[in-house]
Amino acid sequence: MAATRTFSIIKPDATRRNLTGAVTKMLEDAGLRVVASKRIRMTEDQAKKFYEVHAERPFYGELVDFMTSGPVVVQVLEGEDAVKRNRDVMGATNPADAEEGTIRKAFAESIEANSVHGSDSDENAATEIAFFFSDDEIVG
Ligand code: RTP
Ligand code: MG
Repeated sequence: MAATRTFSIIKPDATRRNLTGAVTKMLEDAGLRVVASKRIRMTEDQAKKFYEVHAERPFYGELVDFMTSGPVVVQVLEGEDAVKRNRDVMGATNPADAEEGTIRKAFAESIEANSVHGSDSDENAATEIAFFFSDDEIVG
């Protein structure tokens, strides 16, 4: 199977605890390659737009506050079946349900402060990558 790409965010709870390297190592150990990466402080407008699909959910406001509360590291990951491979190593949204060996089991603090984001489909991956990166910032 050919390599595909997905989009990842190392969230503020993880950057705050200096876990950028530890999270990235778990992604790499899962067979994913970081082909673009930058540390940014998301603006409120960016966070609102990025999480627009959750706009009607009760946790939307808090989620936007959380995602803008500190630096994040946005990354493009490449690998075989990248979307699924990344979702598998991330683990369940709620760390209480996450399996041993996953990033959220190892590091997440709560269902909200759960250390990582990963695209949930190839289509959303393409949209999310284009939201944060220009083509010349991605080096495969
Ligand atoms: P993500 O989008 O971050 O990769 O995570 P996910 O697919 O596992 O979770 P999703 O349902 O898309 O929710 C997006 C993010 O919103 C926060 N959340 N908070 N308080 C809550 O009940 C709640 N539920 C979700 C989490 O940060 C989750 O990753
Ligand atoms: Mg999601």
